[in-house]
Amino acid sequence: MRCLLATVLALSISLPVFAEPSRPNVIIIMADDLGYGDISCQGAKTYQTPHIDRLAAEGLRFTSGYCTASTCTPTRYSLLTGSYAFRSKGTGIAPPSAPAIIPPGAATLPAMLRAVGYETAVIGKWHLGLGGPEGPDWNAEITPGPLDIGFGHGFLLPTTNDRVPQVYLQDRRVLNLDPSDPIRVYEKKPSEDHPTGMTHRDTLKMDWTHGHNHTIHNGISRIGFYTGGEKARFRDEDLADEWVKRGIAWIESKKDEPFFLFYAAHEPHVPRMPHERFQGKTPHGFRTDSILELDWSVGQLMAALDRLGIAENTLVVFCSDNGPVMDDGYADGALEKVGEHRAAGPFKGGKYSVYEGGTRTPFITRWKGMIAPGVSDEVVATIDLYASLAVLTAAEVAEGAAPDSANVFGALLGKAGAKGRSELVQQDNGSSGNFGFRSGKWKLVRHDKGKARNVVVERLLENTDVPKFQLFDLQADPGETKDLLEFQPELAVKLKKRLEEIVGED
Ligand code: NG6
Ligand code: CA
Repeated sequence: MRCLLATVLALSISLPVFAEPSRPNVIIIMADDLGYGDISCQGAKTYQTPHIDRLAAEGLRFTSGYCTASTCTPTRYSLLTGSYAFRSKGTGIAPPSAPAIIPPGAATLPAMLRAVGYETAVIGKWHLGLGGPEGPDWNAEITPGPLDIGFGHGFLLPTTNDRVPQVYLQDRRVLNLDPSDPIRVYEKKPSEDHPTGMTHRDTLKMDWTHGHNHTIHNGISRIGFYTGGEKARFRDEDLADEWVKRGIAWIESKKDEPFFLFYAAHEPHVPRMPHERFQGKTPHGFRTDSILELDWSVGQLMAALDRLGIAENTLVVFCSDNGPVMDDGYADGALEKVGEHRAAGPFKGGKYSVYEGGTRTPFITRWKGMIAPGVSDEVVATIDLYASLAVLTAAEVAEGAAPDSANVFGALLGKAGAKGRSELVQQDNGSSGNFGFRSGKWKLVRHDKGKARNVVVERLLENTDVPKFQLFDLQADPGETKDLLEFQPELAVKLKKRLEEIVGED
């Protein structure tokens, strides 16, 4: 089987389908707000991420691996649809109770894999909206949701953990919900005496710094208001343990089928509240303590593959949904304790930014026996998994689906001579008009309103005045420090035009 597969892979780059389709398992592990420099195989020195490092040592580590947006919802939207999020309205950061963003029956990565016989699941953070136009009814069957766009199973945190409610969605229902204690989510304070991060600030176990001052759960105030569902609520400290347990159980139950697991970890997104066993274990506070928790989770999942004897038949992709941020709304000390740690590695900007730090993030592929360990400088992005996994599994990309997904399958496997993308558009959130456009070694940066956010990650989130256009040579200047726009006017015009073409403004 391996031998046949190797032959088939060697031939497959130019062939639309395999003669004898292979069906390796696929696990995408997506971290949340993890920066390029947050792992010890990419520069972190003050703490270690041995399990992620091992994945890199056994696989291929990409120095130009990207997500397509510097916030969560648009990156996840692009991963699942293969379409740049800026093409669709309503794909910016989803609020609590947002309706489902990807319509039922849409062509998606999981639906494509399901159609060729894969068992599919998403475990972890969703943040792509749930329910019809009115949003989810938390006390009934919640539909549409992941099960309507190709996932056979879901075990989910509905949005992000700084948004209400703190409950698990198992397939279409809130887990452990007592019907006599319904969950109600509100946009406004539901009653005068409803305790919030404003009125009961002195009771909080972690204070807020901006936003995040509505309903309190587990001593942490959140974005949005809710009441009820007491028995269904989880403790923040237990999220990773629960997801790892559920993830492993699901893998075990599907070990004899080809399976696709989208494991969407929450670390190190706010509120950073890792399990007690990780607290205080790094010099930079809960942000990096929670990276230890993420690393532990990766180790557990990988150990399960080894134990089940399926590591050689499983392609693992490790990535992040956007770059790092220090203070994202809670006083967890990330900014004050950052010291010499550079979460974005050598890059400028982070979360919310279209500089490299916003989207150039950890990206590792491992497939024991099939990927030769090493480091690749090819440009690959999370949006490309759609078209690339189609090649891997001999699945068909539906007509018109995944318009922005590039087949970089050969590059993901480190095949000799296989190329990554030649160009990539980076966005921040929603329709700001800010874009990064990488074309080969060149990077055009566009800030329509002349304001850039989170340019220096190790400072408070702020807006910085910048020229509308900037041009950088990423090869000579990966940190985007020398604007070459005035020295390369013709190139700048060409890149601006090409960007407009891709974005659809021409
Ligand atoms: C912002 C939140 C931030 C985080 C982000 C989404 C405030 C002030 N800031 O609006 O804390 O939740 O949205 O992060 O509320 S993401 O990684 O899911 O995109
Ligand atoms: Ca994120």
